[in-house]
Amino acid sequence: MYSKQKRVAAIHDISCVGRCSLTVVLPIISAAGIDTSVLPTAVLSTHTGGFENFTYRDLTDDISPIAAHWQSLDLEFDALYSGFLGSYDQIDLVAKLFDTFQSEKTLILVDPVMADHGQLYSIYTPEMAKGMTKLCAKADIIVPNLTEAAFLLDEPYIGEDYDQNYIEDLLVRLSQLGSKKVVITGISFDPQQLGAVTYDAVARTFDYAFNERVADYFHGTGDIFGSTLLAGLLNDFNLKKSTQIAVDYTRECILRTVELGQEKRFGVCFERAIPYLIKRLGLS
Ligand code: PXL
Repeated sequence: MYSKQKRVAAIHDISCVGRCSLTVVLPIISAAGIDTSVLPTAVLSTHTGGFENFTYRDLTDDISPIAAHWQSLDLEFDALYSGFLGSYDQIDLVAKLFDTFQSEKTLILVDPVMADHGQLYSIYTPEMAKGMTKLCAKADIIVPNLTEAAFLLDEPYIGEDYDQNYIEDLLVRLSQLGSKKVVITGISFDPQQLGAVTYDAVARTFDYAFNERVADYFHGTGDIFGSTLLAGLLNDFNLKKSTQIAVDYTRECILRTVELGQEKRFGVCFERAIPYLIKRLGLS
C-alpha cells in the first residue's frame, strides 16, 4: 500500500558518546520508516551524566539560520520533536521554529529534558526549567519524568512516595500548561512494575502502560522512550498503544544491556532490539 513517507525535525543535542539524544533519536525514528531531519542544539564529547571534563559547544547561533534555510526550501514536517536544549535562549528560538513550521498536520512533541532523580542536569539552571514551560505550552504532547514534572510546576519532587490519585492530579495540572496530551515516564505503583501514565485532556482519559521492571537505572532511556512514542504515533498507533510500545521497547533495550553487561553510563544497547521495535510497529 502506498503512503507518503513522513518527515520529522528532531531538535536535540549530539552527545558524541553515551547513546542519548540524537544518537538514539535519529536511528530509532529512521528505523520506524520516517525521514528524520536533525537540528543539533549543542555538541558534547559525551553526555553530562556520569562523565567528567566533557566538551560543550553551544549551537544557539545556528538555530535561526538553519530554520531560515529550511523555510526557503518550503520544508514541511509531520512532527517537530524537541529534547535537550543547549542554552536559555534556545527556548524562544525553538518556540519560534515551532510557529514557523507548524501546520494542521504537524504534531509537536516536547520532551522537557532537564532533570532526573530530583536533580537538574549539570548544564541546566532553574530559570531554564521555568522557561521550558513556554515550550510545553506549544506542544501537542509533553513527556516529562517525575522530576521534570516537579520543575515545570515549580513544586517539590515527590520521590517514590506517590499513588494513582497524585499522578492523575499531576497529569491534569501539567496539561494546564497548554499541552492537550501528557505522558509521565518512570512511574511505578508496584516495585515489580515500571511504566508510563498518559492523560488526554480533551477526552479526559487516563491510560496506564507498564511492564516488568528490570532492576537498575540506565542512562538515555528517556530519549529511547520519547522517540519510540513518536515513531508509534507517526505509524498511526494511538497514544495508549504507542506508549505501551515505548515502555516495552525501552525495557527490551535494558534487557539486552544487562545481558551484555554494558556499563550504565554508555546508555542502552538499543541497536540489538531494533528488530523487536520494527515488529511491534508492524513494519516487518
Ligand atoms: O538523555 C538526556 C540527555 C540529553 N543530552 C545530554 C544529557 C542528557 C542527560 O544527562 O546530558 C547532553
